[in-house]
Amino acid sequence: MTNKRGFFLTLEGAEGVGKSTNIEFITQYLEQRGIDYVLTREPGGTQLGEKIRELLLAVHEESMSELTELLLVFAARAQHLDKIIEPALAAGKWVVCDRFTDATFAYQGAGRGLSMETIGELESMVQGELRPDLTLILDLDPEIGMQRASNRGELDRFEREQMSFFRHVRQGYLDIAQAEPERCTVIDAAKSLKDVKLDLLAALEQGLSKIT
Ligand code: Z5A
Repeated sequence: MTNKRGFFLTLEGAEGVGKSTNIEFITQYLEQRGIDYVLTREPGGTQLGEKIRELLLAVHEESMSELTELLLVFAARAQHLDKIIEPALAAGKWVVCDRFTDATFAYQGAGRGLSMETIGELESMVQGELRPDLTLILDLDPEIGMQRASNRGELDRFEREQMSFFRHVRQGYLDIAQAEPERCTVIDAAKSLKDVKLDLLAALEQGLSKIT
């Protein structure tokens, strides 16, 4: 155990922007520097959270109300914070999280049109003061993102949405980045993988320089 709180890094972006592809690069970077980390994701990250994730992604006969979707996302997050994120940060580890609450503002807020104020209230209720220290947002034209994602097989409940939904989600992320430039770095995910990695590296170096 260490007295120093860990570092909370989140990776965000709409469909097919390359989060899964690039997260391994991020964890390799941390390993090379001997940084102890926990890799996790949302929705999910815990046994119960992964069950909620299945509920959220599966296509059901009965349609899911937008409010149900919002509350499920935050239910999974409450469990995730309690079992994984808070303990890891308290132990001085880095937490590398594939999506977090920015995804809720982007998908349920900008995408579904739910009240940003309500989402903010749930954020405060579930997280208290906790926010990511650094958020890397992979940005890509949703047409290209969906093309990339569609090569992976059957589409989940979100991937079946209209292109206009993903345009709103993308804009939602860009709005967050504009409102919080200290925390968020936007990375152009249309570039080649090699160049995306170079940009990620620069953002990570900058993030690290703030805490060392
Ligand atoms: N959701 C929500 O609504 N509200 C919330 O609060 C939260 C989540 C937390 C599950 O997330 C869903 O939950 C998500 C939003 C919702 N919507 N959906 N679906 P997810 O993160 O598991 O789902 P995802 O967006 O589909 O992420 P993914 O599967 O991890 O995809 P990705 O990471 O963005 O893409 P990838 O698999 O790394 O890459 C896709 C393909 O592109 C692959 O073949 C790569 O080789 C290729 N690729 C990647 N980068 C490049 C570059 N630079 N050039 C060319 N090709 C590339």
